[in-house]
Amino acid sequence: MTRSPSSPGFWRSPLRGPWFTSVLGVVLLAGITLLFVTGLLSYAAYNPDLSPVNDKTPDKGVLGFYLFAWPTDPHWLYRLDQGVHVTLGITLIPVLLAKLWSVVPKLFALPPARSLAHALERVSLLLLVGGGLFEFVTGVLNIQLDYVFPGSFYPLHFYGAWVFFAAFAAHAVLKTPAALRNLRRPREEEVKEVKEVEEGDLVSPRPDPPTVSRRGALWFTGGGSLLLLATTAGQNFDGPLRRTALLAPHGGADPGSGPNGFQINKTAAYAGIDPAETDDDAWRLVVTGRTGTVRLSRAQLARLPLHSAALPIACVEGWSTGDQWWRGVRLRDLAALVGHDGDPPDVFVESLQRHGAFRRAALRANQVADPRSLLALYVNGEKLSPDHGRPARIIVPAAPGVLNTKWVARLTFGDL
Ligand SMILES: Nc1nc2c(c(=O)[nH]1)N[C@H]1C(S)=C(S)[C@@H](COP(=O)(O)O)O[C@H]1N2
Ligand SMILES: [Mo]
Repeated sequence: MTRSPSSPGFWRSPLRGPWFTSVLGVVLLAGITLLFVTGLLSYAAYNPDLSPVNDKTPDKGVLGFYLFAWPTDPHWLYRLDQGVHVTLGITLIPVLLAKLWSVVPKLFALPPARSLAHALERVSLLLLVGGGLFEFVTGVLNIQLDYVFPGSFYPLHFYGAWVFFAAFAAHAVLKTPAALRNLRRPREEEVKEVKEVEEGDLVSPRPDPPTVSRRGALWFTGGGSLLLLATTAGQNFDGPLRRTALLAPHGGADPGSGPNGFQINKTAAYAGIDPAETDDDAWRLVVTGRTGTVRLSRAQLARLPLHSAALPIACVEGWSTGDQWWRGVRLRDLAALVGHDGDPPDVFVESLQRHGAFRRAALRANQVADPRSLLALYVNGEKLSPDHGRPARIIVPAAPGVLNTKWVARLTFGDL
């Protein structure tokens, strides 16, 4: 006799049942809510509504209703937000998989729909499962690989998040009361009730003998999560801790030691920066604003008032550095050079790089105005290395790494 996944006796694990599913469900209720909030904040941090250069997501207007001017305080805001988002997302993978495993008989149940309400519920479950897998897969691809998914990560992950979370919220409203009840119910009652009431789609009617207890299975899931946490979280810290991040994406370029010896995203070679262009004699910074354009050599820049700020680099991919000591010219001083005294406007930053998504970025007026926002020439007391953006890079407090443009060539104040 061949049995299909939709026949009642096909799924035999004695672990399945409302209690096991409910424990995982309650963990995901808290975890995915936090993922959604930190994800939306992370998106806001890009200033996506400022310029199409920062983000081209069409019609984010409706779903971007919540966007706001991303603050510059506290200076570790993006580091914390994105660190939590990525680390938590990775840590929840075993819980998500266990939850899907625990309800898999329901996904195959026949008939597909017993009533209109049941049909709607199953469609919402498809959005929930599909949306959840989509968000986790695109997220992991974006941090582990040079993103390979067709289409740009930002709009896909952003739209996907809204679809997923809408289905998730509906599911949570419907299921949380029962889930909380299930957590308090002893196992015997669960089995008995299922036999009597024939709510048997989670509990197997003919279970195999147990090889592990339900608590054991939970420990196994939690252990998987802890293992992922322990091999990921280190990417947010400096020193020996970073080496514990075995699963962190960037074996990439070795930053070496010394003042410039911290994580490198794209190297100068990868970005196609010709060393001759960054040479002190050849390079000029072009600054444009209300009163026109000025061109500055590196030596002229270095004679302007220089200021220091201790700020981290925090990448959307989830890694971050501790505070580095940057030294350079304040962005608001550069704005003042071209006629924006007092109240600086937004700025459009362009680098020497000719191709690639992050070769330019727009910063909001509040970021330009912050005295810690610099066009940095030095880091940790030394000239910027080629890979960290020589001769000059942007550094802004609390901003995502993508806004910290390296190899800067041109700043345009106002009129974005
Ligand atoms: N011109 C240019 N600037 C850039 C990028 C880039 O690809 N090109 N990458 C950005 C990203 S995504 C990050 S996280 C930071 C990393 O800075 P670091 O390599 O000095 O650590 O640089 C940013 N500045
Ligand atoms: Mo980044």
